[in-house]
This record gives sequence, C-alpha cells and structure tokens, in this order.
Amino acid sequence: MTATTDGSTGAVTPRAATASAPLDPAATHETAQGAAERATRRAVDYLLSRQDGEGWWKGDLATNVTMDAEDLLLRQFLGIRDERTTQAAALFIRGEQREDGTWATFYGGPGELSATIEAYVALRLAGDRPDQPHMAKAASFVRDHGGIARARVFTRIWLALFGWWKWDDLPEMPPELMFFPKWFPLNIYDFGCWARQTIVPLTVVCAKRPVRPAPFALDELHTDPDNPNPAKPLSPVASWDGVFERLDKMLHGYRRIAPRRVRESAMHAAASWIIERQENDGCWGGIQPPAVYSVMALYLLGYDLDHPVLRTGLESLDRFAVWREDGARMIEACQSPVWDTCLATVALADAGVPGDHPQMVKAADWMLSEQIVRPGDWVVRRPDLPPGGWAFEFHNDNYPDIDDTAEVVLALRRVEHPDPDRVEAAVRRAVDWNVGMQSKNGAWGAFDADNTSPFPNRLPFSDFGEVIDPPSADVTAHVVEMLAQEGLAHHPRTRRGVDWLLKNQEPNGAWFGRWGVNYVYGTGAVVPALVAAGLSASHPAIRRAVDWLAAVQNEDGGWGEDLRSYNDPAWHGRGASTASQTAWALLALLAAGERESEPVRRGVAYLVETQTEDGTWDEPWFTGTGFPWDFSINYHLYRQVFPVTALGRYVHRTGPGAV
Ligand code: R03
Repeated sequence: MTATTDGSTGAVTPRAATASAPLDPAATHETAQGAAERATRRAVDYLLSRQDGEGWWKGDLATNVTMDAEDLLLRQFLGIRDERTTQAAALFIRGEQREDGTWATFYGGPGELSATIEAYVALRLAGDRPDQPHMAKAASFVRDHGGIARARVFTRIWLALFGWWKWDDLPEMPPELMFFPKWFPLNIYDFGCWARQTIVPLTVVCAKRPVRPAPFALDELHTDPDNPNPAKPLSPVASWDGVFERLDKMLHGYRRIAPRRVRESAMHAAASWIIERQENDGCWGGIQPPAVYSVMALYLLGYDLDHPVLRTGLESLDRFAVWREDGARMIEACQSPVWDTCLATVALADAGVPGDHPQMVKAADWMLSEQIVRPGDWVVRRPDLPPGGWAFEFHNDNYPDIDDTAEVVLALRRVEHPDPDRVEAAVRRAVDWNVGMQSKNGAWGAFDADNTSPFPNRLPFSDFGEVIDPPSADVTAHVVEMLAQEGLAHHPRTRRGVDWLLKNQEPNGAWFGRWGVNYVYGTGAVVPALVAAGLSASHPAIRRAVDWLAAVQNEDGGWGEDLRSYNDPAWHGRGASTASQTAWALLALLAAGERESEPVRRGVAYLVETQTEDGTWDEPWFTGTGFPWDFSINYHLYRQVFPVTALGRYVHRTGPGAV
C-alpha cells in the first residue's frame, strides 16, 4: 500500500487501500487533533500566500448587480459609456440571472424587484432585446410584482434620469437640508455617514431633475402601462408615516415656490461639502453610492468631466471594477483591505504563526501606515476627541470606523514589531478614540457616536437599507474585547459595554448580528468578548449562548444562517452550513470552555472535511451584512480568515478563554 506525505507537516496520509492491501488500521488512525493540525497548516499556508507585497490582504467584496447596472447608467447619463465596458458588465449581469429570470441581492435569495429592473435596463443598454427569453422572463416577473411603481426610491431615481419615471413621483430631498443646524432634527449629521454622503449630492440631483433622452422605452416594465403609477392612499394622519408623507407633499409644494437664491446657495453649500470630502484617490467614503451621486451632482452644477474633481472621481470608480478571466466585469460596492488585513493577522497569530514572522511585521507596518490622524465627520458629535481610528477601505480618511479600529488593535498586539514604541503610540491613539466614541447608552455604533435619531428612517425617501448608525452588539463586542486585551477590562467604560451586551442578549441566548449574518455572527463576537472581559464560562449568559449554538448546529456538524433570518424568526440560526459561520460558532464555544464538547468536535470535523485541496473553503453564501436583508455582502476572504482563527484556537489553545 502506498502513502503520501503531506509536505508541510510530514503527517502520513494513507492512499485508499488497494485490493490486495487492506487499510492498515494503525496508519489510518490520524487523530482528530492531527487532522485539525494538518488542515490548519494548509489553511495558514494558503492565507500567507494571498498577502499582497505591500503587506495587506483584500478579498473580493461581492454584492449584487445593481452596482453594475448603475455604473452603466451613470456612464450613459454622462455620455461616456463605451462598448467594451458595457459588454463586460453585461456578461457579469447575465451570469447572475437565475433560471426564473430574476436577480437576487444574495446567493440563494428570492428574486428582487429593484435589482431585476436595474439589471434588465442595463442589459437593454447592452443591446439585449425585450423579446429574448431571458429578458421576457425578467419583465414578466417585474410586471407580476407591481412594476416600476413598486421599486425602491434609488431605482426610480435612476429611471427618472432618462424619463422612465416622473421626478414628481419621487420623494423630495431639498438641498436646503444643508442649512439645518447640527442640533435640528433631520440635519445631515443625524444620518448614518453612508446616508449623509449619499443624500447631500442627491439633494442636488433631485433639485435639478435632469432628464436625458431615453435610448428605448420601458413600457413592458409597468404592470399597467396606461397607469404606471397607481395612486396609493396616504398613511393615517396620526401615524409617523402619515406625518412624513404629508410633509413630503408640502415639500413638493415648496419646490414650486422655493426662492431661487436660497436654492442656489443651498446647492452651492452641498457642492462645497462634497468637494471637501473627496478622498485623495478621488473616491468618496470608499463606497459606491456617494461617488456616483457626487459625480452626477457636480456635473449638473457645471463641473466638466475633465475637471480634476470629476476626473479623479471617475477614475476611483474604475478602481472598484474587478475584471475576471472570463472577461466579465464586476463592480465592488466597497473594498475591505483594512478589515481583511486585521482579521488575517489575528487569524495567523492564533493559528501559531510567530509574531515576528516577516509577513506579520509587514502586515503591521501596512496597518500602522493606514491609521487616520485627522478629524472626520465624527468630530461633529465629538469636537474634543483626538483622531486615531482606522477605516475599512484603502482611502477613507473622513469615515474611520470603530469596528475596524478595534480589530486593528487586536491584530497589532499579536505582532512582535521591531519598533514597539510606534505600535504603542498608535494603539494608545486608537484606544482613546474608540473609548471617546462610546454612545451614551454604553455601547458602540460603527462610524458615529449616538447616531440614533428616529426621524431619518421615517422619511419616504428611506425605503432602502439603514439610514442611521445605532450601537450594535457585534461592534460593541469587538471594542470590549480590545479594551480587555489592553488591560482595561475593569475600566468603567468597558463595564458599561459589558452591561449593555448582557442587557441586549436575546431571550434564546444569542446576540443580533448587525454587520454579519446574523445571530451566529453576533454571538460569535460577543461570547469571546465577555470571556475576555472576565466573565466566567459558567456565567448564565454564556451558558445560554452555548446552549443556543448547540441547538442550532446542523446535522453535518457545521453552522449556517440564511439572510432570511433578518426577516423571519424561523430562520434564526438556520441555514446551509458555511465555513465562516461554523468558525464564528466555534469561536464562541472555544471561548466558553467547550473545547472538548461534542459540538466543537463536530464543528472542527466539518471544517476539516470541507476544506478543499488548496487549503481553503468554498462559500457561495453571503455571510456579510451591509444592511440587514436589503444589502448583503460576500466577503471572499471570510471563508479563509475565520476558519483559520477557529481551527488555530482549537489546535493551539489560543484566543479568549483558552486554557
Ligand atoms: C464588518 C465590517 C466593519 N464595518 C464596515 C462595513 C462597511 C460595509 C460596506 C459599506 O458599503 C456600502 C454600500 C452601500 N450601498 N448602498 C448604500 C451603501 C452604504 C455602504 C446606501 C444605502 C442607503 C443610503 C445610502 C447608501 Br440612504 C450599495 C463596520
């Protein structure tokens, strides 16, 4: 019988027995521990091989085809759409269409009306004809689900740009918002940073109401082409929705009498605000929506396409494009190098890579170079707080986030850096910034402190995603774990965070996941943090979480949670097993002292058994959250960094609660 050796560890992996030589029981008895060690090494080798020469890691950030459709529509609007880009985008969009003719916003998700409309229009720009089967199926789905009239506001704004929808049938977002003082309800700083950066330029676009000639008609996308926008009754006047719907009607009236000078001055203020916030690589906030609407707004205010602001803005959008071998072009909504790099560094350290490994030092150097030391919009609520955070993207100095800042500190502390004073200074700034960004309820949001106004979500405009940035369990957990690691477990600010987490545990023992799917993500973040902050594994909150995770473990030993969990309690903790979510569950169980338990044994075995030849895992499912249900993300590096962290902690007994 022949055997092969797994080069990296020397472990013997017996080939299948030949007819003459039955398997030798001694040689086949690779222990579970041995298998886990082997899988960990292969995964570590793969992850190390993916680091960029500059020291960072960045996995593709896949979302949905509205990004690609809107990129084509923007180019059509600006008169710069070229055939090569169009056909490459169309190739990607067609590739994402499902058998039933629809497009979804996540793998395995239901057909989604707005995404299907936007994808259909993009393919019409690429020359696909309405009578082609894939187009006819899409149009039929759209008509059957209420047509364009039922699409989200953003989709109808894109259609209004070409006369395919009436501007008057869209909510008003007046540029005069710019004049609202910072204490006044609905001032722009009451919105989450991503919404703020998007709404400011959109107030200009909606004030200008541009209409470009439509290259074709879209009658086939109305349920009733003779009545494309059937009147909807107003909500009861005694309801918030009723109040804001009537406010919107008043704003439509105001628009007709708005003093011209006031409006012009408001749009000028918006333009200055936008230009002040353009990043040095030309983007805005490192995300797609502010960039596309800022380019459009400035263009409508008379900036030429070759004006440096617009030229670099368009160039930054090109950098969001991923060109694939098959010639397809996918637009990333955002890019996550800082997030991917700090998570990869934590993973490699916990999987036994020495802190002075050259690639760990290189990663630390890159992270140190990315620390943001100038104020951003967050300073509006924290005028006296010195800067010191990290953002999620390559270039986004205006909007560092508390989550990335916490995780970078956790990563830096795992590296033996040749210049410890430099690391110490950076960590000090970061800890002070994160502590200073605590919201008054004791927890942490992602980008701002106390971004909790109830009004932005009530606006008729706000029918997609989240428009405020309230504290969440996962971000709070990452900060608490960071503070505990810095020896501040008993600092009053840390205790307030711990108290908030204990108060916000779900009745079933889990925690909600705001930026990851969903209760498995939240629980996988909170349990290690509580243990790091000194809670004993026998604490009732920890026990309830352990019991919940055991109860939702799948037959195959893995864990999975479908995005439907954001809409339907029946899906809480339920879904096809995935590598990243199995790893999150293991992080919680290992921190809770369950290393020798059956659920951990089965979960580790799941990761070992599903690892591919090259040491990674397949994960078509989306486990990242942009906005619960509305906007989901497949972080392509999640399927690698989290299994490395979990297997690493299992094999090397590292991480919170390790004994
Ligand atoms: C878990 C990671 C740490 N974390 C950072 C999370 C960043 C997530 C990506 C942000 O990308 C965005 C994409 C967006 N789209 N549309 C909007 C948007 C915002 C961010 C959007 C939606 C509604 C409005 C404005 C913009 Br109003 C595609 C904390």
